[in-house]
Amino acid sequence: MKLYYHPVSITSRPLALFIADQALEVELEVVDILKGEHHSEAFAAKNPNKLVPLIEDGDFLLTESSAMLKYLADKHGLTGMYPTELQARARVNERMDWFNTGFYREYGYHLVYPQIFPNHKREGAAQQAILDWGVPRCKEALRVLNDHVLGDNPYVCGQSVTIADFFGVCLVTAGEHIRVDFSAYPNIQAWIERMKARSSWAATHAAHEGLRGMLAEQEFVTP
Ligand SMILES: N[C@@H](CCC(=O)N[C@@H](CS)C(=O)NCC(=O)O)C(=O)O
Repeated sequence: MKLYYHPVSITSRPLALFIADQALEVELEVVDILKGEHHSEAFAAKNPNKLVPLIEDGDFLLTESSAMLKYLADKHGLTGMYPTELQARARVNERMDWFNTGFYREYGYHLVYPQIFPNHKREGAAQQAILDWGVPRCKEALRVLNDHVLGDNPYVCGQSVTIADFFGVCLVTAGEHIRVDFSAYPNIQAWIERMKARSSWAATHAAHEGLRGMLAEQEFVTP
């Protein structure tokens, strides 16, 4: 099995982290999205969306990071990470869907991406309008994550770590690039630290830290 990814890509990080954490036998192939390799004919034939990550398992191709984590957990029988019991599995699915839609629709596309990626930056007043839209909605999404999704639990589905934590924490830490102050959200901050304490974190986050360093002097709007 092969993972096509880029180490700085926000939606690739959950896969790289999970694969390293669980020591899965998956070949990693970097697609250099900074050089436009994802637009090559060869890659577009595998993923017409021209996005990473992508899994290739024999002649089976799978896109969408959330679906890919579920596939990896099921394929390797990791029932602690992705339970088979009906309601426990439904909870993991619920959390991952919420991160992907309710949370990331605002946080990724109306807050982080327009400020750090030139191809997401809007012209003139449109940029401010995007941020005016995104900031209060991100504040609300972070409040829901802090107070309700996590609450007093160590992980987003309760007492034990699941693929929903791998997915969610990599999306939430995209906010580190614009220096979101997580101290205002203590349950989120503690959860991020818990996930960062996993042995696989540092090795899979060098590029993330590099980008953070490159953006350290820039001014950003945060919730
Ligand atoms: N919904 C997709 C999103 C994938 C995605 O947005 N990938 C980004 C990297 S984080 C990408 O390949 N960007 C290249 C580009 O926009 O040109 C997933 O979760 O896998």
